[in-house]
Amino acid sequence: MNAYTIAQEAYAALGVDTEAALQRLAATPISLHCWQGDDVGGFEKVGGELGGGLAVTGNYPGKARSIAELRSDLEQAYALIPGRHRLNLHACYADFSGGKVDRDALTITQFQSWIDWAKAQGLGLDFNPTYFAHPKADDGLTLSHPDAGIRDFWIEHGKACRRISAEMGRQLGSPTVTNSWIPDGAKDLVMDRKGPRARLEASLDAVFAEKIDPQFNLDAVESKLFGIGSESYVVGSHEFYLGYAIKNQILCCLDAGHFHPTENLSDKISSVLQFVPEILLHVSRGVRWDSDHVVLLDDPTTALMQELVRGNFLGRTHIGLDYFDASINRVAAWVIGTRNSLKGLLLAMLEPAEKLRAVEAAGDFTTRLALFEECKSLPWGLVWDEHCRRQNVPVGPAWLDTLKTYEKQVLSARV
Ligand code: RNT
Ligand code: ZN
Repeated sequence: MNAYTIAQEAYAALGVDTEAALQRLAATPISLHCWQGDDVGGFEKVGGELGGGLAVTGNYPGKARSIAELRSDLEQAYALIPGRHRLNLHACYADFSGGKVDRDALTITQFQSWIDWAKAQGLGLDFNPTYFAHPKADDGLTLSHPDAGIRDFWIEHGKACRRISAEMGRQLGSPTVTNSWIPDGAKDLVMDRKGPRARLEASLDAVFAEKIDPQFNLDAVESKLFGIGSESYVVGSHEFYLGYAIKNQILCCLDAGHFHPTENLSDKISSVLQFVPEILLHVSRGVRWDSDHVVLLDDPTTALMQELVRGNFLGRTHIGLDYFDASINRVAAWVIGTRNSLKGLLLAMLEPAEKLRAVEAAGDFTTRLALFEECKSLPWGLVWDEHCRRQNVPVGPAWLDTLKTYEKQVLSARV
């Protein structure tokens, strides 16, 4: 009997069909964030500052310095991750080989090479306007800026990005999720908390005014608790965007690092999805603050994936990653975080859900707790290995050998 068959039988004894779980897992895409590959640098070369209160630490050698290098690194990462996935691009990763334009004038021209590459790789694309790392964002305000000229510039950027997204979605046959995150906020106490929020709502209304077919583009808005330089006030808070998303029936983006440290996304999903059609996740790991560490297979991530599966929410959830670590091999960071997210999903898909529901309904909380705990030591790792085998990617830590070779042959040549 092979290892997978042993696992299959152990799960079958609890009424769990591992084959169904593997099919479901293979059909669940994760959107890899392009910005892990080059420390949120992008290829515009407008100046040195990342800004926006974002911070990447570490100086591991070999970061991607061009679009070609980033694509090569991504191809290596996807080759080590089981399943078909997506790429989440930021507008600052525009391809300017045909000439440079400012952010308010971006069109599909600067992204056609990304679409062509994505098509060849069998990837879907997601997109983000870049409201930071730009001279017009230097004072930390964009869509809520008191100066109408600056607001208009960013509104035009937002509109341009939605049109680009729609074209990506059309060409690739799968809707692009366009996520708007802005850095707007204040370091110290403000007198007026209301004004910037009123301006942000009006700016968003202008950005989203053009109706776009949801089969091509889906809009999401992302809140934040605080950032570097916006410690005392964030215009786009959770309550603000939750309200905006509900009012306009667009997607609410939940980033795992954007809440108080003892809050978890897992408890937010069923509340938010009660009132918005779909959600976007930025699966991340905050350590003491919104530090964007590589995703682990930890309790918060497992609980998040369980909630998506238990609530049957996968069809209304777009799973994306959001972290940036420059202290380890950046390609490995993609592989580790994505594999962990998928492992969390698999664990959730292997739960004896029917049994758990039945005992809960019967008020047998002893059995519920006992089963939750026993599930942790069921042979799920063998089912994961089988998934990797079927998807033709390395089983267990074997992917690391491929990655070390890539580091030696490709990354270390970048000086
Ligand atoms: C910032 C947000 C946002 C960014 C990316 C680069 O706090 O999490 O999602 O990380 O847009
Ligand atoms: Zn995020």
